[in-house]
Amino acid sequence: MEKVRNYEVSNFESDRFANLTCVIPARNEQGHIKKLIDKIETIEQINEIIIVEGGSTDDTFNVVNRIAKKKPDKIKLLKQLGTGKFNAVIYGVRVAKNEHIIIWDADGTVSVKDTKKLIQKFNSNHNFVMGNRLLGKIETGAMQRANYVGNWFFAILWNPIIGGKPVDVLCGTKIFQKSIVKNIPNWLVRMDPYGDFSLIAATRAKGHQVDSMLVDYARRYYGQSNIKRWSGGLRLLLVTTIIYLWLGRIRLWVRLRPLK
Ligand SMILES: Nc1nc2c(ncn2[C@@H]2O[C@H](COP(=O)(O)OP(=O)(O)OP(=O)(O)O)[C@@H](O)[C@H]2O)c(=O)[nH]1
Ligand SMILES: [Mg+2]
Repeated sequence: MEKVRNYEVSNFESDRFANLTCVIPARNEQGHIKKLIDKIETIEQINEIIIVEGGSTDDTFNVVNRIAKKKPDKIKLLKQLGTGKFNAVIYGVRVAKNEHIIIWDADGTVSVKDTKKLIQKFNSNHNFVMGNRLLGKIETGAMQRANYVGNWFFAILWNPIIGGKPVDVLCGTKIFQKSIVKNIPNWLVRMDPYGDFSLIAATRAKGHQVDSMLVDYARRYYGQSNIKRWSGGLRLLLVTTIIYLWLGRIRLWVRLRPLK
């Protein structure tokens, strides 16, 4: 009887509706951002949208400013203090009012339909869910061949940390608990250019599962990639090596729950 009751309680709790803060890092996304915000506003579960702009040479900041002024309770605009995508993401996460965060790239290359599926998955365990573009439909021109190979390479490299089959670790769409950000040391925040690896590592260090779901990947129709493919790739390799050492240390000395 006790067992049945426990099951029912945990099942009920896990289906809880979690309010989400959507953090959007944006650099030179003037041509995407309004349309994206309009779409995100259709998702009831997202009750806060934080756009963190930095480094733009186009009018992204002013475009967002005009939108945010009309709905100050829901839409916030931040000017990034440092540089790089992860720096922007961390700033937005720290300001977020909710305990649950979704990162959504400003170029809208992952659809609302697929993102809603990720949110639904997140509602079932409140741990960590990310998009997996590698087995989804990739629109012609959306991912350069070298990026595709690189994304598979990192999927395999990160498989021992995540478990299961290799999945795309670099998809921008990630949903997670705000509290994991506290587990990311400052040196890692400075080193990791995009933040995907730090967020996954911090989640695994806590002993939480990292889930993924297939998403389709569309090409951007405005501007250019803000990511430096070759130097960024090398940096990601360095960050991966350091995270392996860091997680190894955690397992040996801090005695956190073993990585699944
Ligand atoms: N605030 C801020 N946002 C950034 C910075 N670099 C990238 N971003 C944003 O981070 C997200 C991912 O960058 P993208 O340029 O789309 O990189 P990508 O997805 O690898 O490249 P594409 O396939 O061409 O879209 C986008 O929303 C960018 O606007 C930055 O330095 N500051
Ligand atoms: Mg992109």
